[in-house]
Amino acid sequence: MSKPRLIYFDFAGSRGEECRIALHIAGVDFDDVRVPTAEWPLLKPQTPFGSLPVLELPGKSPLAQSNAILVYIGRQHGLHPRNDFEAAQHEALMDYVEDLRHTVGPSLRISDETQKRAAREELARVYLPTWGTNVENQLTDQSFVGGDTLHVVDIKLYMIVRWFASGTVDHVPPTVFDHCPRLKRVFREVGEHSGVKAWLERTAR
Ligand SMILES: N[C@@H](CCC(=O)N[C@@H](CS)C(=O)NCC(=O)O)C(=O)O
Repeated sequence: MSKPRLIYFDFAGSRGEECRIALHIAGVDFDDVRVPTAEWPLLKPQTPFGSLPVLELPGKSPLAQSNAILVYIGRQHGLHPRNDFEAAQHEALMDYVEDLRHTVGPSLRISDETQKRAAREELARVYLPTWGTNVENQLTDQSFVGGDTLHVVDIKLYMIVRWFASGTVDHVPPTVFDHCPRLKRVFREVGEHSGVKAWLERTAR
């Protein structure tokens, strides 16, 4: 292996896409390895924790867990605070995004339509608005979490807001975070960032 490999599924969302965006913004020349779903059962036991994304770096063992990958990229390339306390604050928000994914995840696997609707409507009624408010209370009126500079935490927040704003989570209104103007500003600013736009244009199909 001569250059870093970011291994994820073949879709432009969630934990893998946020790592790809971070690598792109960092200017890292990496192999964007997209695992076909049919090949996943074979690969799964070979990954550190049975999940993707995984970042492979020349001469190092595979690194899993999206937040660990993002923080590593961020530290190497000036996309994570150097100040330890500020870094911990960013990591807390990143972990809170993972809390959300783990809370919403089970509702994605419900096949009964009535049960799915009930679970999603309940998330949209209580958990998601509260999640948004809690994040909102951690943000300022500046463009990004850390002021006027984009960090990996901003990419993580962007990806989660984009998922809901896309309207693809049935029974959850795309306006679910509309009561969070600071969070929505971060979302907008990341979407307008030249590096993010360049990645999205490059990978658009
Ligand atoms: N905490 C892990 C969660 C990883 C995870 O659940 N990844 C999903 C894709 S977003 C996955 O690999 N799903 C397939 C499976 O678990 O078999 C992280 O942040 O990377």
